[in-house]
Parts: sequence; structure tokens; C-alpha cells
Amino acid sequence: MTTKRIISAVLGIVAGLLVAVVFFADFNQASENASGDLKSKAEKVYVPYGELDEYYMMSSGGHSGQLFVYGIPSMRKIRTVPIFTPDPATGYGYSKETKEMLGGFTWGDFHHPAISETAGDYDGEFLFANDVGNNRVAAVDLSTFTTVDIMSLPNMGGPHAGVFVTENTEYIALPTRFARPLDNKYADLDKYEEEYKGVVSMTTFDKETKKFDLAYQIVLPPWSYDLSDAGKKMSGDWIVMTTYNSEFATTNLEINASQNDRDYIVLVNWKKLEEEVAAGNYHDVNGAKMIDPRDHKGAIYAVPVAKSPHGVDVTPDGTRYIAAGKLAPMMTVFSFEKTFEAIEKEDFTDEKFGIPVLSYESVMEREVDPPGALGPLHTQFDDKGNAYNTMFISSEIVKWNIETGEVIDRTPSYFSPGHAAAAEGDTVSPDGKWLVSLNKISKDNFLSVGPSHPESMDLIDISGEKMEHIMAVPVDPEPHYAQIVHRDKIKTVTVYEKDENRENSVWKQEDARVERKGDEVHVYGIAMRSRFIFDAQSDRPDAVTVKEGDRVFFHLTNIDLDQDITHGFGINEYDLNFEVQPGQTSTLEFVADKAGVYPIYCTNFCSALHQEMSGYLLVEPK
Ligand code: CUK
Ligand code: CUA
Repeated sequence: MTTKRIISAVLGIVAGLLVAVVFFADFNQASENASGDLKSKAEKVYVPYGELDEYYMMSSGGHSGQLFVYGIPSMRKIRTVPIFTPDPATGYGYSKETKEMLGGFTWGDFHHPAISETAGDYDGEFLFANDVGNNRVAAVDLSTFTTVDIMSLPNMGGPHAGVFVTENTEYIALPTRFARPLDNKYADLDKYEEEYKGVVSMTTFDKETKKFDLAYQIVLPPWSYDLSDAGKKMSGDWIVMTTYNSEFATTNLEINASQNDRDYIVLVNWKKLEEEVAAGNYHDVNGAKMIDPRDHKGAIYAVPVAKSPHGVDVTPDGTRYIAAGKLAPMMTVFSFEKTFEAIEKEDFTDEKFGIPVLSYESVMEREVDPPGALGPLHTQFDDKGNAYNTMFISSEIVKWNIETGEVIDRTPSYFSPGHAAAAEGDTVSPDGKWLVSLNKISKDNFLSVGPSHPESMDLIDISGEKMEHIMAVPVDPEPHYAQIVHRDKIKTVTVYEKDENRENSVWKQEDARVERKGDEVHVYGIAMRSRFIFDAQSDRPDAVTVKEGDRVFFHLTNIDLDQDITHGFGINEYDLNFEVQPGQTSTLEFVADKAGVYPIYCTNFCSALHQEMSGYLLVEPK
């Protein structure tokens, strides 16, 4: 065995023992919990029929590429919203518009939701999502809970460390996870330090057109970035990002990227850079306006942080930023005031890639190290000046006071939490009500479904001095982060507005028609209870005849302007299915490459005569 291998093996055994010890400890506590006041716990989560949950929880779906929507406190799942992944249940990725939006990709890896903010508070209008798998950012319109735009990001290696939004959603920021050469260039791994780069994408979103734009990017050292945050109030012009792999390891990262005692937090003044970009001070790289720290003094700084941090969060009042380290068992509180002073005094110890490094001592306010708490990952907040940290390895939530560092309470989670989400817990005004621990492991807490177990989520009441664990529920892979928003902030529509000028829409039955343009067939059709009308002139208005090889477009408008009267549209044996919600117009485009007779039917149960809502596609052989 090489020395490295021995170290690796020893680390593995130690980690395994720790996890085992923790699990046994947790099970003892679980049985103690079971003898507690179960009735009052049940009452806390029981939402009587006819009443609604107080909060929405918007949870990332990880590599499912979807958004999971839950009600809190009942923990009932309300909806799956497809974002990066096709979804036959809603026809997402099958209709022309959504297929184009997915851009040919079949999955995404969604880690961090961010609800749009006004003055540092959720405004409930849009939700943004990152795709670590295929370098994209997406927006979900929270009036319809549908994905409205997806943008690909150049020069990125997995935008893991976002999304997070600045105070008034000026920017939706996405730092990369893996370093890559810029501009899709090839460079050998031996050239890692010189040729590979970390990149932060600063994107904007227009609420009117519902479209993203890539405002600019910042090129950074080839460190790896983890979930980061925007400043608030006094720090509102800044974003803070944690990094690891200051070792520039290119192989065996679990050992090689964990050597240095310190990694870095990078601070960026986005307001300053915005001015620089407006003044044309950038380089064009692969279609992006690229900012290089070496050319821009006074906007980008680094602060040393305990090794291999996994996240950094700004306190609700915006005065501090808190980092937690996977390998250093503590939370570190940094002061923005001290940071700004050190910058003012140019109190720098070093420079990395043109980035001045501040001294740790000059900006650090406090290290919080609860005995035996291991693997702190992410931080949430309540309304009383307390922070809540997930402890991945010791499998617990630690509550502590930000001002004093005093540890107030600890409660086990079942098991190994990544993020936690508190009610409005990352805004300027947290509610201090519920905290959901998003766990990587459920062990045998649920009925077995084979070798792979579900992930789990714990609901914890944080309204009192002591935390109270209420319940655990299973969840599909894999929530990383979630946000919990008060229901009053979400304003959904009941139907899509009737718009006579909408492209391809048909509102009067007599206007339904089939138009041929060369070998393209355009059907301007209607879906209504309980029939399709494709061609009002035909004596069989629900049948369409095309020739083999034709390119067929079904433009379908749902003219039932009543909520929840959604119609589906499936073509038997053609592997096609999409839907039109009330008042919506949508298009299905395909090539009729199979001759024969193919039934068309409504896939979404819409009325007593839903079964009769059908027709035929007749494809004449060549
Ligand atoms: S990460 Cu998964 S638990 Cu992508 Cu924010 Cu920390
Ligand atoms: Cu329309 Cu079923």
C-alpha cells in the first residue's frame, strides 16, 4: 500500500465508525421520542379537510430534474413540476415549445431553488433552478407552476453553487462546480492550474418577457464552488461564495482536495462589476462578457476559511456571513463590517490570480464548535437571531445564537442531512416556525423497496426554545435545498387568459381548420369537453388525414375556461402525449413516418364523457 492508500483506508474506517456510532445513538433517541406526546405532534401536522397548509415548500428534485412542491406542516406532496426532464404527465418536453426549451437534453441535476425577491424577501413571482448536469438555469412561473424559460450557460462546468438571487432579483448568480478550460477548448489535465478556470455566471431575468439573459461572467481560479449567497441590506452589493480544492487536485479529490487547512470564500461586488461591464471593460469569451479579476481591482476579494467548506450563508440582517466546513467541525462567523474595514485598509496577506486575500483574523468574528458535532454543511435562520446548521456526519440539527455563539439545542435528524430549509429562513425576515431537514439516508424507517432506500425529510418545530422533531417522510431522489414560502405570497391563476391574438390559437369552433403548406400539415384545433375539433368543414371534424412523411403540427387550444379542465392529447403508437390547460394553446410537431390508422385520445380525465374525447390520425401510405 502506498502512504496515500493507507491514509485513505484509515479515513474510510474512521468515517464508517463515526457513522455507525451516530446511527445507533439516533435510534435510541428515536425510541425516546416515540414515548413523547405523540398526539400533540400529530395535531401539529394535521390539516383538517377543507383547510390548507400555511406554507409551500419548494424542494429541488436533484438529478430527477424536477421541482417537488409540498405543503407545510402536513408534508403532503402537492405537485411535481418538470423543469429539466420530460414529463409525460404534463406533456412537458413533448409539445413543441417545451421540447425546444429542453434543447435536446433528457435530464438535469437541480440542487438549489431560489424564489425571486423584492427587498430581500420572497415576492413569490418566480422560482429559479440550476442544472449542475447540463449547465443551465431555468425559471418557473409561480402563477402557473410551469417552467417558462431555460438558458444554457457557456464556459461552465456544472453551475452547482447557485442559484441565489440578489436582494431585488437584479441578478440570478451561478458559480461553477468543476473547473474547465474556457471556450470549450481542449487542455490536458497537467495544465490544470494555468488553463482550467472557475466561472460565475451573473444572469438577469425579465419578468415581462419571462426570459433570461447572461449579463456577464467572472473568471476565477480553478477552485470548486459550493452553495453561495447574496448579501442583504448593508452587504446588498456583494455576493459571497465558498470554494474548495485550493490544492488544484485533478484526481482522487477525496484525499487530494482535502490537504490544505484553509480554502477560500470569494467576495464579489456585483454593483461595481455591473458598472465595469456597462463601460465595456470585459473580454468576449464564447459569447459571454468575461470579467478577469486581474483587470478589475477593488471588486473581488478572498477570505481564508476552514478547509473544504460546503456552503456560506448571509444572516437575515446582512451583517455577517457564516461558512460551514465538511471536514472542519465548526461554523465560522465572518463580519461584513470587518471585511469592509480590511478592504479599506488594504489589509491583504496574499494575492491569488489577481484576487487580494484578506487575513482570516481581521475578518473572522467567531468560530462555533459544538462538541461532537461533525460535518456541518448549511445554515438557516429564525426570527430570534438564531442559526440552524445541518450536521451531515453526526446527523443532527444544531441551533445556536449568532450574536454569542452559544449552542442552544441539538436534535437528531434521520439521517445525514444535507441542507435544511426554515420557513422564509434565508430572507431578511425569517418566520421562525418550521424547519425541514433534507436527509440523504432514511435507513429502514420506511417499508422496504429493495436495495436503494428513499431519501427522507424531517419536519422540526422551531417555534420554541427547544426544537421538536415532529415527523419524517420519504421522498424521491433527491432534494438538496428547498425554500419554504408563506402561501399568501403565491398568487396562482385559475385559467390562462383568453387571447384572440395569440399565435395559432382558435377560439370559435367554426374556425378549426387544417392547412397544408407543401409537405407541412398545420391543424388549428380545439380541445373542449368532450371532443376535439380539428376541421370544422369536415363531416368528421375529429379526424385528420395526412400523407406518410408529412411534417404535422397540431396547434391545440383548450377553450374550456374553467379551472382544472385540462385536456390531454395522445396519439396511439406514436409515442406522443401533451396537454393543454384551460385557455392554453400549445403545439405538437412530429413527422408522420408510420403509415396506418392511429387513434387520438384525451389522456387527462376531464368529464363524464372523457372516454369519448377521441379521434383519428390517418396516415396514407406513400
Ligand atoms: S449541495 Cu447537496 S447537500 Cu448541491 Cu447545496 Cu449541500
Ligand atoms: Cu379531455 Cu379527457
